[in-house]
Amino acid sequence: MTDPKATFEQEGFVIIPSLISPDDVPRLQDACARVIAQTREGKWSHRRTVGKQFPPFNDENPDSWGVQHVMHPDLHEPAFSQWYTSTPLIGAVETLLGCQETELQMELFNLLINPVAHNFALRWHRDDIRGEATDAEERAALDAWKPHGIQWNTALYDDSCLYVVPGSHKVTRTPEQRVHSEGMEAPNDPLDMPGAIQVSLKPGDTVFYNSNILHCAAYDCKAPRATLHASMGNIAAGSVRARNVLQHGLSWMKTDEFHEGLDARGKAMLDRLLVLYNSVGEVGYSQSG
Ligand SMILES: O=C(O)CCC(=O)C(=O)O
Ligand SMILES: [Fe+2]
Repeated sequence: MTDPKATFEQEGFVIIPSLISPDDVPRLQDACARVIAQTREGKWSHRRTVGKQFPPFNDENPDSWGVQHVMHPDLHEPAFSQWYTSTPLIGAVETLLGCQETELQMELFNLLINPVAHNFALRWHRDDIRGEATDAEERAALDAWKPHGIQWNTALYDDSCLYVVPGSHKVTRTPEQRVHSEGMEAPNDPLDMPGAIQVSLKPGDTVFYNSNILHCAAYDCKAPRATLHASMGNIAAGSVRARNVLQHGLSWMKTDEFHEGLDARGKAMLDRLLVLYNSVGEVGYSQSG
């Protein structure tokens, strides 16, 4: 049997089935349907809009490919934080990061959805390294990576939107891979990228991935998508990661209302994030994501 941690480390991603119990799939699907409806009606402004890959998003084109902050108390959907702090999910993160639950901090929890009026695609990218980075800059950034954070997509419906280049989280791009990832253009065909594969998830499947893996995504407005998209960190990452999570529009995570709505495990994870965040004082912001 393959070892998920070894696969995650070698390939930069690993697919793990069944981190949502079959009973919880409909509960999460229903919660998603409600927040997606609010987003499409323009009632939830924390969203990722078609035409923009990174923030700031704007309202010029309100068709959306993402809903931000699904644990926000104003959405009144406890199913999201209950799942974020659930035992199977926490266990998988502990295994893949090689850490204990007592080291985990709460981070982001968003939702990836199909736009309804436009197909849209994200260009090939690494989340935290610019496409224009030189080979030396890319090498330095890749070498600096530590197992202090992880992100994942958990599909609630069939999802084949994501493409990755396995193993690319450790190596700089070849000249041909650069051609496909330096500009701002989304690909006509993601599989033109040398080494690329399409990631197909069934409902309940989770792909965990290293934020440095080369990846892109293509969204078909006719194919329903509701994919939970979240991250967790190890407190060993320190205040910089905590600040990156909390510095932009996440003041709601510091409210008593949010804290009170969490279970004991969720409160502890949030408290760890806030302790680190508060420990840095007014040092100034790191770069935005
Ligand atoms: O839609 C996806 O699965 C990937 C999203 C992504 O790469 C991003 O938001 O940076
Ligand atoms: Fe990304």
